[in-house]
Amino acid sequence: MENVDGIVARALEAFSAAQDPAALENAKARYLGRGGELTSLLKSLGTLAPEARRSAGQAINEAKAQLEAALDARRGALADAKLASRLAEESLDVTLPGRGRGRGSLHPVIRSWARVESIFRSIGFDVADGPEIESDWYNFTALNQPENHPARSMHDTFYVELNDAQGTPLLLRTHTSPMQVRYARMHRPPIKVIAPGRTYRVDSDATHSPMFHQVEGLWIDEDISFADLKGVYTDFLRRFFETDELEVRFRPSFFPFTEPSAEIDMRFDSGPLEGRWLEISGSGQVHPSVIRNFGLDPERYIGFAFGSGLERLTMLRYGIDDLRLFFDGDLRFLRQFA
Ligand code: 2NL
Repeated sequence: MENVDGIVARALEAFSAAQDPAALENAKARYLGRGGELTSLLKSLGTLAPEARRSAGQAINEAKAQLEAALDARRGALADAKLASRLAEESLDVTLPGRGRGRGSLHPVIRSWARVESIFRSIGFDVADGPEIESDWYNFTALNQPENHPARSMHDTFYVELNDAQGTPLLLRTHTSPMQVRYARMHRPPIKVIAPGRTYRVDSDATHSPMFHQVEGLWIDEDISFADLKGVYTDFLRRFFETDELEVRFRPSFFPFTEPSAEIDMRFDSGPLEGRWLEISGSGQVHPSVIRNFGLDPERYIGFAFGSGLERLTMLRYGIDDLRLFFDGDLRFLRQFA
């Protein structure tokens, strides 16, 4: 029967042309399915004479068996090919050398932090470390920043959706001064301490980051003056920048927690920044109300405080011109400090 051979030939061709299981099952339906070509042929046997019907039926059944076998073989081949390509894709050359984990290094701001600590320790300052989530009493009230002070607004300060046990609002500290207040309330004068650490303000642009690092310093005793501040801070800057060719000046300023207050400017007498006055720190004589909040008598105790940005110190030391480099995590930048 010509018809059967033709169908078998086309079916075999369609099976081997199928590139995935779905195409193969479609081809199977076209020939062996309920409305398929071979099935239709089988159904038409009734029109034949009994003798012809027997031999045609036999031929069709043999063809069917042949196609079923071809189908199984093709199914197996497609499954094998899929496995082989997956194995090739996921192949692993266990003889390659290891990639290693690389060696980490300190972030430049953290290097500055460590240098600042060691310089101040060497001239007798203690280093205090404390909570980044503070109560508004330690962060603002104790530092003479009253209830209505603009820095206390939600625009400037990150508040935490929790109050402390006494019901006072909690916030991310906006400076490290609250740690110095804690320290001063726990120690007797002379109080000589720095408080380096992370601080937070609602501020984000090319020159401000919502998280930044500060180091504050505090020296309280019976007779600590601006002369001591100038001596200590000038010595610090000369050691931090590793040059004695550096001048320091004070400019009048205002901070709620100091009176009088001053900006500290510095000027290199050599190097790429030679001759330009650069703002480097805020400072002042600690306000009598703040001394009282330390638990001390402001008639007896006096001293200075300063607050400097660690990012700023680091940028000047290494000649970095964009604050955002500190926070991008770009290894090309960070590796230069390894
Ligand atoms: C700034 C201002 C300053 C202080 C920080 C301070 C700390 C205590 C008491 C009094 Cl516990 N004062 N810190 C004083 C003056 C200025 O920093 O804008 N720095 C970048």
